[in-house]
Amino acid sequence: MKNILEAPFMVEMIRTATNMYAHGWDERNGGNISLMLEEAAVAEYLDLHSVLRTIPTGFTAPALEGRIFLVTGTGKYFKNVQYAPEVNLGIVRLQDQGRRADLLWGYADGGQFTSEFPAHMMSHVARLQVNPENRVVMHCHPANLLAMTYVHTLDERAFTRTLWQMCTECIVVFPEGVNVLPWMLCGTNEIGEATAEKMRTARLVVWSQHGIYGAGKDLDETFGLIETAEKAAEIYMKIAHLPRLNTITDEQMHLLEQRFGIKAREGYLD
Ligand code: 2HA
Ligand code: ZN
Repeated sequence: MKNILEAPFMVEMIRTATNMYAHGWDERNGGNISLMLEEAAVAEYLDLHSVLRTIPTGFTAPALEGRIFLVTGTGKYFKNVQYAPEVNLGIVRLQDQGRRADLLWGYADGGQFTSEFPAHMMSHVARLQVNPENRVVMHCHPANLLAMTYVHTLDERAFTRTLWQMCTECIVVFPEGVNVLPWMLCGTNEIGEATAEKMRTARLVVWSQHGIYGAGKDLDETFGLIETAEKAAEIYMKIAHLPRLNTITDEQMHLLEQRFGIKAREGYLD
């Protein structure tokens, strides 16, 4: 067996968590990541029949039966992931219609997956239906997106249009826009179901007064989505209280659609 700490998926996960912390998106134990792994890739590093322990999930997700995920641990700090991956991360395989997770590696101090596991797994189900290549769900607390949910309408079209207007490339990076949930109690199946429903039409879902969820085919794409939306929100928070003399017009956004071969969400541009 090869050393799992040298597996490309593990190296990338550790680098991503470290980078998210460095961006200030994951204070204390804030944020969580789940990365779906290919069985053949994991089998190079772990005996898939060797189950360390079994953890009940509290939900069902039949579409994910047998799927393997690398997931950040509950209560764990992104800051520490690089120093003790086997304590702060775990690899689980969903069994029994998703009702239980067999621990294959990690959570070495007796811990378990993030409290937002329902929102992650339900979002994976939703995104895989839209794009079978989806592998990542990522949650964090970027300050400017959060700030925006205090002072901007939560109407999804208006919220999206504001972000698109803040940097030229936003509409190119997330042409489907961002969906927005009102404040809800986190860590529950309810917020998981609501997030997954929103994930059917966009890879970014804002949790008002809490943070954001992103989904994508790899860690880079998902990080980049959140990074771009957060940059736009930062510009908004710098200018929201100032008279706006210029903006990116809908006409210009139509030019971007043509230039980059993308299509903005139906009805979001005039
Ligand atoms: O504690 O971010 O939403 C991790 C979280 C919960
Ligand atoms: Zn959170």
